[in-house]
Amino acid sequence: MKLPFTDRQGQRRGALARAGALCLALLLTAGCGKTGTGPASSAPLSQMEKVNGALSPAYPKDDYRTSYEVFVYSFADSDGDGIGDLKGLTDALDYIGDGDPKTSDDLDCSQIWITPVFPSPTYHKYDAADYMDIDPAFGSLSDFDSLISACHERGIRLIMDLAINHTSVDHPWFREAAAYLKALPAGQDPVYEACPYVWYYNFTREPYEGCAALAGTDWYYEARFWEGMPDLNLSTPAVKEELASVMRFWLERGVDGFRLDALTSYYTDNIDGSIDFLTWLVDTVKGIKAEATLVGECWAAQDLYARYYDSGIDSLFDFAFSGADGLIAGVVKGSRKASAFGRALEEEEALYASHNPAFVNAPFYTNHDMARSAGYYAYDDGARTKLSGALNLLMTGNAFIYYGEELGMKGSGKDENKRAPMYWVTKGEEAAGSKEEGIFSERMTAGPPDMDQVEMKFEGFDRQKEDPYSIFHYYRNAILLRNAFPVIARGRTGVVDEMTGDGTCAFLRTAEGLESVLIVINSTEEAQTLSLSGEGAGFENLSGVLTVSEEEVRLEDGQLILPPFGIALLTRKDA
Ligand SMILES: [Ca+2]
Ligand SMILES: [Ca+2]
Ligand SMILES: [Ca+2]
Repeated sequence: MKLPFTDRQGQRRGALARAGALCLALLLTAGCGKTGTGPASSAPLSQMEKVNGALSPAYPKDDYRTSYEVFVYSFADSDGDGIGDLKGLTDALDYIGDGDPKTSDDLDCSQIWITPVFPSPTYHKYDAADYMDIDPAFGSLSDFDSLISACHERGIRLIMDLAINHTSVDHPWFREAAAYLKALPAGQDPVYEACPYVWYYNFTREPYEGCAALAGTDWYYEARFWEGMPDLNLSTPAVKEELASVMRFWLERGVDGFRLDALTSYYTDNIDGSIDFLTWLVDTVKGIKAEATLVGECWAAQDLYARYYDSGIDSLFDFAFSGADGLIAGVVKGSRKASAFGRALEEEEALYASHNPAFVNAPFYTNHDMARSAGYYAYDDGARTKLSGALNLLMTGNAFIYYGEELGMKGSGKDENKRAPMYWVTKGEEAAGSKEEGIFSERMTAGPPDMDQVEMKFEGFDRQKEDPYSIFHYYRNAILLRNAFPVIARGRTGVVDEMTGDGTCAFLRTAEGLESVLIVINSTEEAQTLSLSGEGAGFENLSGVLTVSEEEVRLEDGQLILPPFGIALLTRKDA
């Protein structure tokens, strides 16, 4: 007996008690006799576990990682004040990646991006009041040192968010400058020696678009985002010296690199100026720590952000594929053909390489500024949410996951809603789990002030962990494939025309010295049958699968049968 995934989810969301629902899920396929905690022991093996479970994943040591974005305020609380903190994150590392490829209750990510942790008046902390300390709500420098050590023990790199286009109005640099200008007699010009901090910002008596008035004076200052975030003057040598000291401070503390905020705003409407400054920044960081990695946020059209690779930066976020209107969502919704995915990969790999042959793409699907994926697909039972995650994770480079997407969390509208509490424990199940398992309701954060009540569509980690067909285990398997087949992240894409069309996309991923793989994707809700043909001929080993339900991928006599939204990874028979 087999019910569709939708029916089972519907029943599980109903009034059934947790134990009864779990037992029902088991009965549907095999009976209710087994006990245990992980899906491998408590439920019949899914095809993903049977096929992918036989692989030998290894952690990457190079730049081609799988990264996890942690919005610190909302991730994990250690002291019961409802605010996520560094100790809470450290305690939760075994969820992000425990350094053991054999365990199945964690994601096995190999890099973490933490949103800003500097002292700041806001909950998001993208406006620093001090670049060389930790906000007390998040912990201390000592907590930060512990976090770095714990990451490195697990083979995880930690990169910090560096928002240096602007500071907070509470930064002493801005306070000094403002106090000086307020005390200056009207009409008199400031003197550098008297207060160099005036030159740290873009003060002017002739305001232009993007300026705010400095109260009590005839001065204005550039503040592109809002009046509480004055833009730094990145041309001032003293500012560059300050920023170099900041980066050195954290790199010497053990940080593995930076995520750079708001590249296009370094010099608004001056692309060359922004790229020049970025070039200085890349050279400065590499001069301090050659192996440090940098990933830039250049929220712009693809041909424009590609140009920022001229700076020599390692990685740029691949915005073209992200968000509700991006290529991934388009393919999953069916508004774009499956073939567009493979074509776009081929094209962008050539485009980025033309600007920096050593580029490491930074694909991502959502982030803290975007509506979450679960809201993109009306009436989705989880299948489309899963497939979209796989498309992100099957891209080359260093793929980023925004926390909670691996659980299908919801959140849209105002920014606070996109940063809802990490869904450790299913609502109404506060007693579930244990500290030993890493699942306990005290870890849950309260979420940002002014957040609306965000109702989740799928269950929390405590429940998804137990369900081999959950979004969590699907994401975990997609990452497992990245770790087991190094060519996925490091190779180049070649579309197999004979197997690619409106609803299917097949491509080879190849790199010198690495085993090639053929990846075949069904982006539709119908099963698809394909002949292994063209350059796909000879890839007759079914080595990995990503399946959204109990329906399995089959390979029979050179015919590949993909279930709805199914993905197959094939290797050469003679390899
Ligand atoms: Ca806390
Ligand atoms: Ca693990
Ligand atoms: Ca600026």
